[in-house]
Amino acid sequence: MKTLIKNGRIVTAVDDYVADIVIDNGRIETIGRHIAVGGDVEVHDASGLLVMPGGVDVHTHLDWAFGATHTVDTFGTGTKAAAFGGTTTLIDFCNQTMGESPLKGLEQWHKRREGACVDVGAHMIMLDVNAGSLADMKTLINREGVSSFKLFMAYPGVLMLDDGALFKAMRMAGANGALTCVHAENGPVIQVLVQEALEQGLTAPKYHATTRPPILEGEATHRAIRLSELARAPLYIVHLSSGEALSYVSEARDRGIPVHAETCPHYLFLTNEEYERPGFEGAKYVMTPPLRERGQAAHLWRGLKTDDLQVVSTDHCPFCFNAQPYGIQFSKQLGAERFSEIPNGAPGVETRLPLVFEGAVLKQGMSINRFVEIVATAPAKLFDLFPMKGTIAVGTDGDIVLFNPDEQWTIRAAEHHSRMDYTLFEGRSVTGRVKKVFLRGQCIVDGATWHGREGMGQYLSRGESGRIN
Ligand code: DUC
Ligand code: ZN
Ligand code: ZN
Repeated sequence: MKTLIKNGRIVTAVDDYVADIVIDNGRIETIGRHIAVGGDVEVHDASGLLVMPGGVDVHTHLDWAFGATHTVDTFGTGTKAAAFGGTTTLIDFCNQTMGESPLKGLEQWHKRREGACVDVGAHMIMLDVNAGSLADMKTLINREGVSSFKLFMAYPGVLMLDDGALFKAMRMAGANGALTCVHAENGPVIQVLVQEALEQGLTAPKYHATTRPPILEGEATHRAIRLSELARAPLYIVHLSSGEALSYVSEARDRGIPVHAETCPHYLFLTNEEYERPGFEGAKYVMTPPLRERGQAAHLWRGLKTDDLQVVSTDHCPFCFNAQPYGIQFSKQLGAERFSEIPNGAPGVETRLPLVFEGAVLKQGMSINRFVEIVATAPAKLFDLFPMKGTIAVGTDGDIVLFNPDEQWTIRAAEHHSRMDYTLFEGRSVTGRVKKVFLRGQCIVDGATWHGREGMGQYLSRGESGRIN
């Protein structure tokens, strides 16, 4: 059966016009005015709505073991939540285990992702860099379609690589057409600050933020950039949260170095005042890097306007506030006695598009084209999903969102589709709402109604990554 989306305002990173779209066999077959389709066709009227490419979120952690903790969303629940939020493509993180091949980590990830409701690709987190795993990186790139790697400069003893290992992995990625994604915070110095805080009896969630100051994000960002230059490896700084870190990215880009960066909605819309919430409530906002001082977000908006920041992704890394019903390892309550035990991560996959639309277009005066670019087109280009994902064009996947730019609504965790028991944005009124979502031509979200199914998401095997132009 064909799908016909009529009378919508089609907006991509470069286009803005009213037309009809016909999707056949999952791909966009025709775009034109007043198209008449005979036979078996499902018609959707998009009058008054924006018709935009499905969102591309290149930073999620679904069904992920993180130290002694585990994220609560399965691929089924996390991707359903993504779909309701207008996101039809994810790149999720899988990881190598110490002493094992990263290929084994990918194999296990493939089993977990079988329940995905939207299309998913994988980044590989490298934990154990040695001759064997460096060779496996080539196999991942050339045979398995994994062309991006995440390297941690934080969490010594758990995820962190030392500078030598970081450099070796960057060099291997760069030489083989892969993009190096870096979590840039100085882990060893953070460890000192955390230890000292605990010794002074400072155990509340707010000390998560004071022990991870922006200077340590800036220092690590600068170090990652310089090491990537030496390694001749394109770089992507994940979850950038501060003006200082951004200044190093801007400086490198001005010199023509292939450095890219993303930020996340929580850094654009929230501040460290959230840690002052009563009781243990501040734990809901414990993610890394932490929320920053009021005033930092202005730097991030500036970066998004000037293209020093190219992407807004979610870092959806969901841990429930309560221990029940899923268990303590899925819960913030692990850190009830000490902030250092609170699992680091927060949800966001279902609210990215409306929040960023309102913030970027309605409040910051950015164009709708730029909005589409930062939530769909640029990430698709950087991670080699474009043009099948991230735009609307003849021959590409029929991943489409119908979006009402005028509808005002209120964010409520109770109405979400994730397993999460809270949202960072509870009670926030936003303008702009996802109305319908199509995955390869199939309407999977229609208002509050779900037509998708677990297992319909496909694996996205990717080629050379790290080029945007
Ligand atoms: N970094 C992430 O990207 N996600 C969760 C935790 C972290 O430190
Ligand atoms: Zn990280
Ligand atoms: Zn993350």
